[in-house]
Amino acid sequence: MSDSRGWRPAAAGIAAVVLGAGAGELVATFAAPASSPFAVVGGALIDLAPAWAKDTAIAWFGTSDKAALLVGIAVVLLVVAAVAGLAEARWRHSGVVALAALGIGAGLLGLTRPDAGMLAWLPSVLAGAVAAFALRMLLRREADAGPEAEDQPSRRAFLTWTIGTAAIGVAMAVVGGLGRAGSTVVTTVREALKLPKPATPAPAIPASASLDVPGITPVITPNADFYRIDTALVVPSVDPSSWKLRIHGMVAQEVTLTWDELLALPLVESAATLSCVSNEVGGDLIGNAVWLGYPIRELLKRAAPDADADMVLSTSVDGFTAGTPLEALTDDRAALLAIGMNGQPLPLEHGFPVRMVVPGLYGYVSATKWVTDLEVTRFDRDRAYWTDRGWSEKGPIKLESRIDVPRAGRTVTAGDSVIAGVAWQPGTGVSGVEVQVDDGDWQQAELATAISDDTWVQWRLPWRAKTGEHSIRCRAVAGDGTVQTDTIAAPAPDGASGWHTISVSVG
Ligand SMILES: Nc1nc2c(c(=O)[nH]1)N[C@H]1C(S)=C(S)[C@@H](COP(=O)(O)O)O[C@H]1N2
Ligand SMILES: [Mo]
Repeated sequence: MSDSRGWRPAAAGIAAVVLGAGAGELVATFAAPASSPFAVVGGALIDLAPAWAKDTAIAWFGTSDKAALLVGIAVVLLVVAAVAGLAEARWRHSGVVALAALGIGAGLLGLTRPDAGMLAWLPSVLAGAVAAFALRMLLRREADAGPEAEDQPSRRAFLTWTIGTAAIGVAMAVVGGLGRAGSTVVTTVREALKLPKPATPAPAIPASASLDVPGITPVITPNADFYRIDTALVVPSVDPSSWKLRIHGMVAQEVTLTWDELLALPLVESAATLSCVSNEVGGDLIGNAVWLGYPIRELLKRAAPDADADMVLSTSVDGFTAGTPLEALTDDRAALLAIGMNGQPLPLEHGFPVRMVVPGLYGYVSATKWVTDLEVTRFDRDRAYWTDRGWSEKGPIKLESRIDVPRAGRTVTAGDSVIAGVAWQPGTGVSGVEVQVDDGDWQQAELATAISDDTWVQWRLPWRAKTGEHSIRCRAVAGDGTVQTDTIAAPAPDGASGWHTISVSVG
């Protein structure tokens, strides 16, 4: 910066944009919750991101990928804000016009989002206008401070105004965020909801399904710990009383189903392990729950799909789509239109009020949350959200096993110890797990009782841990005798494979 105004226009730009962004978030909370400026820009970035970027984001940040994206957007925005401030100080109107244009651009983007309401443009346009106005006001103060900034009191006044402006912006964003997190109508509706009793309850989970090993993954994943992966920056709010499912496309008979109609059907309860295709070997993007729902098979029977249909394209209220093989929804597996998860209504982040759960398939081809539409179609006619981005059309969950105990990188006390974990092959189930320490023989682990062929199973192997560094690996054998492959594959395009291997030191 050649002139003596130095950093002050940049600070004015940042404060103005923080104020605008805060106003946008606050107004969004009341006018258009899914269309806050951050939600709009973040949502568009998520949809535009190539497959490798999604993969990297999930690999680096796991289920915090959304937080990381928002931080990234904020950093870029602050840089833009500083530049706008400097530009405005040098070329009057340039920064103001840029900020207003940014707001209008984001507003237009908001209108193109799949879940856009009529006011989707408002939060962003308002944010841009507020930021532009605040920038001009702050720079007027800044000019008062004088180019040589000799005048200490007016310099201090500028600083106070700038900090105050930013602080109000932050406060508005916080209030907006709290408003959205706390008291949505749908949260209240969900909390008051009583799930119907299943006509077909899941068998009781035997005590022998859980091995007594401290630190092993529980056989049922509590809802609060269940991994969450989706493209929704703002969790969709779907009121059950207005929820409707439409089944159409290559069918003899269109079917629609309301929430009350769904609840009145004979519901089935069934445990199934759900895994994300982005789960690395040894990763934690996998969970196991008891789901309550209605078999999709029965609904498709009513619709009577055409003989040459082979795919069901499911769509969520937020525009996400998944393409599921028709066969997986009509064979005898418990593919459910689910409303309950571990005895509770689905948590909002897990698809309230209704989602799909299809045992044996990765989530991206089957587990549509906030689902409202099933179109019977063909794989050669329609594509889904992730298949459009380079992931495989079909996504059967691969045979895998994971070591939970000891944790990788931990120090283990020498002597009697235990190696334990979980293994899964939804569909056929797991018939065995083998463990190898260093270059030793593969040893048979003990298996817990499986709760079903669609769920993971715990395993353990007693281990005499000898002092030194050790490498431990495991592999599962499926119900049909297939041995888990040692071929290492990255998650893209159809799921990771290879043996989970950890290093531990024993001391
Ligand atoms: N509406 C919607 N449903 C979705 C997704 C999504 O992005 N949007 N992601 C899918 C993916 S990739 C996975 S792995 C599962 C994850 O379900 P969970 O968040 O309940 O664990 O949801 C699936 N259903
Ligand atoms: Mo996923």
